[in-house]
Amino acid sequence: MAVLPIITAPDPRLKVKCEPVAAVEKTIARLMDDMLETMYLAPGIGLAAPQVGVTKRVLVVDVSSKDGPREPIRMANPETVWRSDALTVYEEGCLSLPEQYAEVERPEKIRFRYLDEKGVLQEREAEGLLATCIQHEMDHLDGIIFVDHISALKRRMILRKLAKLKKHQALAAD
Ligand code: GNR
Ligand code: NI
Repeated sequence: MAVLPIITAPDPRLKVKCEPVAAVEKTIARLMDDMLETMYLAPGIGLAAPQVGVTKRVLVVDVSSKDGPREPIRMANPETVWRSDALTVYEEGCLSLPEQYAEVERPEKIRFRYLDEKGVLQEREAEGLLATCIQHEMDHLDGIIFVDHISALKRRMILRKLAKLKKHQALAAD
């Protein structure tokens, strides 16, 4: 397993529509494991392949509590097959927009399909934080980040704060 560098905004690689995986081969299963290791270290509750520079439709999530056992989910070619009319709001963050947060409204429940790490088609339902996280990750596969769901004013504020943070970090590292 390996920890991969995470790309931060603004970066054109975060705006790409990712390609479906032809088959879940060993290289894809290994990518999923590397993404999980990267996500746990960060720490985060989800990670999409474009965040580590791979423009493929692959994502991982784990919203289990810190004390309990890990509950990783590895997905290739995920698709939403149903969304609830009911919406919910979460304060979202993103490893590609470090230290930035905003409330985002999304469907409260979803039904989704994906190929697991063995290439087996799975269909599941999710709600609450898991549903929000999966939708956030699926967005990444279409080049969408959470600030694309908020007002232009809030988006500009967050991107400006992030640019400032990155500048200070670059100076401190010098
Ligand atoms: O770690 C993460 N936390 C989070 C919190 C609320 C909604 C979505 C997320 S996903 C984020 C990790 C990440 O950037 N995944 O792409
Ligand atoms: Ni993210």
